[in-house]
Amino acid sequence: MTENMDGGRALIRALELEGVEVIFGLPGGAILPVYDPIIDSPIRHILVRHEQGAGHMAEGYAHATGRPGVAMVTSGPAATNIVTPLCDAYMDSIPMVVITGQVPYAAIGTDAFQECDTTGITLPVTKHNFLVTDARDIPRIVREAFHIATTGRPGPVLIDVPKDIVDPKNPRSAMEWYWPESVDLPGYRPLTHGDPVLIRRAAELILAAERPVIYAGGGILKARAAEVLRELAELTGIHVVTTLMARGAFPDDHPLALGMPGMHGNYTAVTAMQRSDLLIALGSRFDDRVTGKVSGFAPEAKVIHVDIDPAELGKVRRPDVGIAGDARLVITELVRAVRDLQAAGVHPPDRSAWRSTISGWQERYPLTYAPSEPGEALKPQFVLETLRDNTPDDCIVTSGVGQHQMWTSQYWRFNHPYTWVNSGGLGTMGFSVPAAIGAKVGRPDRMVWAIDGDGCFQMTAQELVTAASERIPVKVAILNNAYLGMVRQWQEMFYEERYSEVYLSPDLPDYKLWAEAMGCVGMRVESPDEVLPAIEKANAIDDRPVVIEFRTDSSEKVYPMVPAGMSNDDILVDPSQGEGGR
Ligand SMILES: Cc1ncc(C[n+]2csc(CCOP(=O)(O)OP(=O)(O)O)c2C)c(N)n1
Ligand SMILES: [Mg+2]
Repeated sequence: MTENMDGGRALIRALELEGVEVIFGLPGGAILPVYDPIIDSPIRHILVRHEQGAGHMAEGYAHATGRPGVAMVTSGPAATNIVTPLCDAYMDSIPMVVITGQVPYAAIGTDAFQECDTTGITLPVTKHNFLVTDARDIPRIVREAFHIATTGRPGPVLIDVPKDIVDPKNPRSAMEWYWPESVDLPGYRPLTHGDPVLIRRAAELILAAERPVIYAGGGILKARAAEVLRELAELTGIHVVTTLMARGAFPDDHPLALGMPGMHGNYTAVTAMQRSDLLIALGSRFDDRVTGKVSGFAPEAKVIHVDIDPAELGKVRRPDVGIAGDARLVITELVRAVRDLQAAGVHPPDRSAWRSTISGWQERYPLTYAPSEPGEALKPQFVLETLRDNTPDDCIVTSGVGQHQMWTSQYWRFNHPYTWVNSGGLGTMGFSVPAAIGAKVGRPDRMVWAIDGDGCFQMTAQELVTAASERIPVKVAILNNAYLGMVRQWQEMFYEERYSEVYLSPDLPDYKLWAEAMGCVGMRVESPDEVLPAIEKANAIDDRPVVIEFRTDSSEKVYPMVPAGMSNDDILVDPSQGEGGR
């Protein structure tokens, strides 16, 4: 039996059949016909206050649930407003489907009202994009979009929909409903299993290494490979670093956990990679924030590199063994290959000296800061430690970009996958609040804290209006240091303390009043003894968002630091720990 339908209803029905439970969006002229059938759909729609918020909410939802986030906006300025989240999701390989309205097909190219070349603008920042030209293509395109977004290396996919194709008043929207049985995309064959010969060679290298380190990246989380990663680490006794995108992929409280490497990584994680003779890179991409100066990076290390995207193999560092494949499947096979070799009597050399070198570094160079003296401003690290110790172990934490982000990544203990949500590759200020909202919508059972900077908060705070009106009880901690702190830190260290355009003021805006005006509970904390009571009060509120403004020390800097362009050997530790050195 055939069912006649219009493109707008077909689009919503296709989303329903893809299992979409929530759309983050904001309507307008070109997308009106798709908004009408939402009224009759079981899909929840969350009306945002700015389209950038919709995109970051979809990302936060995807981070926290592993399911693709969906956003829908109109044409022109709405489409350009969502370019930042698309680029963010592209850089961090986040599955997302964005639907944009477009001017009627015949008007494309005429500079029509609210026309922009959305597929042109987003081509470089999407895994794929579609311009729908025929209503009959809608079910197929939706299926393909979700397939592409969620398979292989995940990423954002955009569907641009001209108005006439979804408008029931226009004959061009008429179609007969169907649902494609399967997806057939010639040329798109996302790799899964790795080459067994290469996996065997990787296992041999692992058993021959004296100073091996597992370099775990965000791909572990995308591949849902945290369990097999742990199996590999425990089977081989090899220490694990977790990059900014992989925090939580390996438990921080595990004896083999080294924590975060990179520009603001801890001394041991950075230096263990630097001195290792074998880096086992799993779903990581040798980002410049991790390698420092590439020519000086881990000079004695052989490299095993496992990635779902063959383009990553050799992009930055030539691997000795490069395996294209899904991290979960490849690591599972790697564990098997190591076991086979062990059963055949192959055993690693004595690694006790390496283990004691590592624990020596850990003892000598822990993360540290000088606690505030009575009457001095709050230390941001103290706020984070108190928050960490007074929230559930599986609390989801999001952050903006800057010093507060680095301190959170350093000082939080991530013991569960999918508890850390941040903007790694693009470094998008303003990510924290909307991402927290998306994460809370996806995981209403979890406590969600957004850690934000005062600068970042001012970029997307209006989404707390969305959260208040939709009763999404996220909690926000603003570390108000009255500065664009990370930029201030670079000016202090590398521009002779010439502070150019980084001062924001501690009092303007009044964050407590602003929070209250947006329908949230607002609090201000200035001294150490107020920190815990405020957190406890916030934790007890579950019917609306809460914002706590913590007034923190403006002059505090993030250490350790590998200055941009320098080698990881030149790591600067906290001044109280002396010179660092090897
Ligand atoms: C959209 C955007 N603009 C500019 C930057 C450059 N930037 C990186 S960190 C930072 C300062 C962030 O200030 P704040 O949110 O107060 O965080 P803090 O570093 O003080 O913790 C800036 C301006 C960026 N990452 N993103
Ligand atoms: Mg700041």
